[in-house]
Amino acid sequence: MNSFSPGFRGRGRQLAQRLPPGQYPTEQFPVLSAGPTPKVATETWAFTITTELGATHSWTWDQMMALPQQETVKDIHCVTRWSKFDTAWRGVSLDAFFEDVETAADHALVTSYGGYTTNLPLADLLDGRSWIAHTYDGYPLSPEHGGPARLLVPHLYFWKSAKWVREVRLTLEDEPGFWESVGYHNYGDPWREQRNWGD
Ligand SMILES: Nc1nc2c(c(=O)[nH]1)N[C@H]1C(S)=C(S)[C@@H](COP(=O)(O)O)O[C@H]1N2
Ligand SMILES: [Mo]
Repeated sequence: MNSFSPGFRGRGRQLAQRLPPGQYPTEQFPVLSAGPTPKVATETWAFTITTELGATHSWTWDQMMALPQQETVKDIHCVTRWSKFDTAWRGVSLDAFFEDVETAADHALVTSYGGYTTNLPLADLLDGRSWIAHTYDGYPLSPEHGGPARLLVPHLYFWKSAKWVREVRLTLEDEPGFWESVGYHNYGDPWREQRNWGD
């Protein structure tokens, strides 16, 4: 018998290596929202970083669009087990927003228009690992996927990628967000299958 499975030859094999444990690939782009889609107009949109001392750094839509724009193509992994390869985004690296931010905090609590929250280490937002994304596949990000702009943190499970992102609040103590406080894993690394508290 052939010891190589035909399904794992060539491109199939490459894609299999990009699939974290317990995930299946999909060509769809499912919508997962814990509540209704908030209406967020770019005219009134603002993104704010608040430090642990209460200092705020805010950007209007036009100010955000005047920052250096990046294209990025990433695989995304939802804790409900779908993964989507090669999603194409355009947006602004969090590194650009953090350029003039002075902080001693290690933790970030991200909040959205509509009230969703999620927490992650500040380090995971930096060094080219996260974006405020406003364009998907060449088109303005649709409201159900978080438009006009969402956080994109593709190396963590997709619940960390807050849609309709509004604020990053820096904190000295870690504060669990919406899903983290009801049993989802605090960090959420798909490669270590950190789905739930205790994984
Ligand atoms: N504001 C907000 N952001 C959110 C969510 C949400 O309910 N509200 N759901 C999260 C979850 S669980 C996932 S899997 C992804 C889904 O993004 P999508 O609907 O674009 O696929 O958004 C994340 N960001
Ligand atoms: Mo999710």
